[in-house]
Amino acid sequence: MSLSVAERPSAVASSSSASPFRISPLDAALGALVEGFDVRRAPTGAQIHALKVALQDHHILLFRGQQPDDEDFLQFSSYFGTIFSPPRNAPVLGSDPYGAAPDIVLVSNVEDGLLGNAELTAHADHHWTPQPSSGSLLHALEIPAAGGDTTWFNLVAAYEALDEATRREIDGLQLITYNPFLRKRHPLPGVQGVPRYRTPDIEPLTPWVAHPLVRTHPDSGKRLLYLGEATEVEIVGYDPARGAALIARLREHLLEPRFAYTHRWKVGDIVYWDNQATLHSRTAFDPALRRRLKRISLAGSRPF
Ligand SMILES: O=C(O)CCC(=O)C(=O)O
Ligand SMILES: [Fe+2]
Repeated sequence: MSLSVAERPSAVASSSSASPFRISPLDAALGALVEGFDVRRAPTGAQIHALKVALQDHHILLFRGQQPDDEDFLQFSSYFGTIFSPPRNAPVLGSDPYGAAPDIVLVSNVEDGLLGNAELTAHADHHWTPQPSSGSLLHALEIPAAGGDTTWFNLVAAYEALDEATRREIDGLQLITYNPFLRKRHPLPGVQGVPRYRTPDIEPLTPWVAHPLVRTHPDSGKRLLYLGEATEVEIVGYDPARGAALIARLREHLLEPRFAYTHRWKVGDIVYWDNQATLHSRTAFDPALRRRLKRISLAGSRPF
């Protein structure tokens, strides 16, 4: 028997109310898919708690087919914490000249967006601030036919896969991650490009802050390698050449595909990731194509 148009259940109804709430791990080194959940609707307490537990276990959560407006997006995000606000003297993506950043950052290569169409190296958002954000959420509004994929890296798995001797060497180390937004405002005179490692003859940019190179996750208690791919760093108290060699080795390790999940975006996707357990990078895309997402970052705490 065929149904008439009027009798046929609509796709929206079946995805938002008929399909059950379900969280299933992705077939990858990290990530879980959340189904039967509409971020515009009031969730149950059990659902929000299940999402928090799943974030600890899987580090990133993927929601498909979401259509929140800005207020819905802020309301949903605030179940997981306060919206991130940088210190006035530490510029971050979207900071204005007075140091304030918007609650919702437009990550877009068109209109008033930020980050253009270039490749982005793997990083944890706001790593270079005293209290880096706990997590970020991106909502996809327009996506190019090719390129602009985002890859997340599991820093817990990367730490656990290190050999015993390396773990012993790095366990108590402190790492300064220099703020790349400061370097953009104050390029080094006479130096081509951005140095990969500060040498004794180059003054560090301030303010800077040191965090543990091996971080304990504040919720799960898991140990993880808290290091980005390309940001300028310095191991406190280490000879620069020895430090640079160690950092290069650790970076090569953590970027191995076995720790990664690459996301091919669809319009309506929301990805919520844990900045305290992952890095993310992005591939470049054709500047003639439009890519537009909105991002909310959540406040974090001092790493330990
Ligand atoms: O454009 C992307 O896929 C990621 C951009 C990014 O690093 C971010 O929004 O934090
Ligand atoms: Fe980012």
